[in-house]
Amino acid sequence: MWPVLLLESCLRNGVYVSVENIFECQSENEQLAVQDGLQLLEFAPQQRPLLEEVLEGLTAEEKSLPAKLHYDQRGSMLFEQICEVDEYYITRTELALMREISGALGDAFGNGCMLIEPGSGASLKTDLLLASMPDPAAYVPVDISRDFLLESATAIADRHDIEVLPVWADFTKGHPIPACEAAVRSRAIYFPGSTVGNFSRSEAASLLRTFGTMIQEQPDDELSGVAGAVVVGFDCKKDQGRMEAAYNDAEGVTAEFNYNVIDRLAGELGVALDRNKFTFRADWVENEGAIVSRLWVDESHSVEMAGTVVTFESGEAIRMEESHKYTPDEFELLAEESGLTMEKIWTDDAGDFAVACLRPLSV
Ligand code: AVI
Repeated sequence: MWPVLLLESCLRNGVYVSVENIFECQSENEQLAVQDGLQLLEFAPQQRPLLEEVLEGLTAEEKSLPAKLHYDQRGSMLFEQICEVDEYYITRTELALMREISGALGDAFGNGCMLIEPGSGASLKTDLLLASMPDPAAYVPVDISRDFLLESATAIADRHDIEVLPVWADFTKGHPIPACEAAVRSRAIYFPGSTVGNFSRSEAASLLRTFGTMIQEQPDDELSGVAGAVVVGFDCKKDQGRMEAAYNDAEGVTAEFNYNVIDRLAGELGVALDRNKFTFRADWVENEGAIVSRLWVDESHSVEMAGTVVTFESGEAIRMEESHKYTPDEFELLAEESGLTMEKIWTDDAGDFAVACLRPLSV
């Protein structure tokens, strides 16, 4: 098994360093540590104090909470359960599609490709892809949760004979790409799971642009002119009833996934919100092209948070999450606005889910 190196993203004076400046930053902030038998190369990502973010969201005209709050240990477990409920077609449809197309994706990447996975998950889909890649150079999982990252990186290193170089970072901000032992002919980014749908359209465009930059930059001439690829899995627009059912499952697992955020605020931040005063519902919002998950206030009440009194009026809602859906044409347009071109797109027979292979527009 290869040793696992952890590269943490760099932060200087409270500001993330852009992708262009990353290599200068690496030499300044790099740290090497050994933990649990793993070698960790560390840069510390900085996050905004959570309470500040929560207060900002709950005092805005339209109340909202950061969607990332869903993913503590219990929330991640609930998300795994969501993936199994009958109504949530996304996970099983994508997995079946990946079984069909991972060989074609491996061919599209070619030899000596470094696979980068933002928001890594040691998933079966990643296994399929790595197993299909001819002579991959390295696997670079990127995640903001250090523990989860190390766990998944170790699992992948156990299952594949490949150098695994985890990066502890907020992938939305740009981060360093570690150097690896093997010669790298190209880079590919794998962004599955319809995670792109959890960003607004404009955020998704800038994320794709960041990915496009990451696969094209040539920090130390390691890339030899082979076009990199960005592979994105996204959920397609379909019958409204099916989309809404996927987020309002009869067992109430998705509702619990959202109530868990309220419990977290009480437990971790001392924000005394009471889940019993809210009702969960997810609705298709046509002009946003998204399922919007909200907690609706059942009865008016006020809660004090760090010296600020926040009033919740009966009938108003806290916006919890957006899950954007795209037609293949809409996604192609989004890619083009981000400097990428859609080389190929695969969907399942019903057209429920799509995997797009994007390349830089200008190579
Ligand atoms: C992770 N993400 C793509 C899921 C989605 O479909 O938006 C999160 C989720 N929220 C409720 N159900 C699933």
